[in-house]
Amino acid sequence: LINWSKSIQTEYLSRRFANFAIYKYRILLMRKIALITGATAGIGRAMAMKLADNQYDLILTGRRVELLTQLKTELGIKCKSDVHILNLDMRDRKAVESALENIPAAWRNIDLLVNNAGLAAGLAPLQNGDIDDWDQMIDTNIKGVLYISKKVSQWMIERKKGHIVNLSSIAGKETYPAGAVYCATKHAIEAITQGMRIDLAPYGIKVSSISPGMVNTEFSLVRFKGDQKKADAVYEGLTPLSAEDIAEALLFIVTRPPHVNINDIYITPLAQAGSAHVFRK
Ligand code: NDP
Ligand code: 8X3
Repeated sequence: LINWSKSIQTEYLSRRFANFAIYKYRILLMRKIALITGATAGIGRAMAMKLADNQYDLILTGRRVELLTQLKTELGIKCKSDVHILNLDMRDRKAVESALENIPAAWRNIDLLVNNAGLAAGLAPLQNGDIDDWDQMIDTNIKGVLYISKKVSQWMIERKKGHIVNLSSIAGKETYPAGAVYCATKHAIEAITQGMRIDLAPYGIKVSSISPGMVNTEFSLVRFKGDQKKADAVYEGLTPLSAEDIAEALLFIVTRPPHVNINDIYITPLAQAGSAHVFRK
């Protein structure tokens, strides 16, 4: 029993030592930690690559674990970036809470939280809307953001530093036909971003948003439930934004001097002057 208890103590101490060593190593190399939700595809994936190239170690979330594992390997080889994977569904409050509670100590000092995971499910007038689609959008785009932000902002408050960047949208500024619920979720993100900024500014924590128009990712394929033809039609006759364009916007936001807070970057393709003003060739 004594030996067994000693071996547990040794393991505990060596884990604490390893965490401490990683913590000191990050300070020495001035590396930062970013948590990006929804990093398996599109904007989140591009942001992960961009931050890895700019001295960040990354906590990456998503439901498709094989894509997260691939990305971890790729970033480790190309950028020598350390990656911690959280394989979870943002709608699952218990899973989000437990993933954060169990995160190794060396990963707790999160400098940047990017609330990116989100989706549009369907495109239908309200009277014909699918209530399961509504639940999925509301639970992911609003509640998921709140679940993760609560805990991470508490950690940022303890350190009196940090930055939260939320993915809003042109859909958070305007409402378009058949998009009432998706647009409502992004209007909610506008309010949550403003509310967070008011609540967190006294602790020296920055809060920003990025509000893109059309970005060519898996977004439309997901919205139209795998119908590639419908998804392609969204971007026909124009040059949409790329995920890389949005990652560039993020890099600009997080590299401003300490006294500067970028509240929002509202960015559309040249051909999209508004939801109802899209110019196609
Ligand atoms: P993609 O579909 O390419 O990527 C969405 C990401 O979110 C994936 O990594 C996906 O991971 C993750 N995700 C979706 N649902 C969940 C969930 N329940 N739990 C965990 N992760 C989830 O879309 P985009 O990259 O385009 O979208 C990213 C964000 O940008 C969204 O918030 C979207 O609303 C916003 N946006 C997109 C625009 C566009 O035109 N593309 C324009 C404006 C804003 P996985 O499936 O593996 O779980
Ligand atoms: C995604 C932009 O206009 O396709 O948020 O809904 S839009």
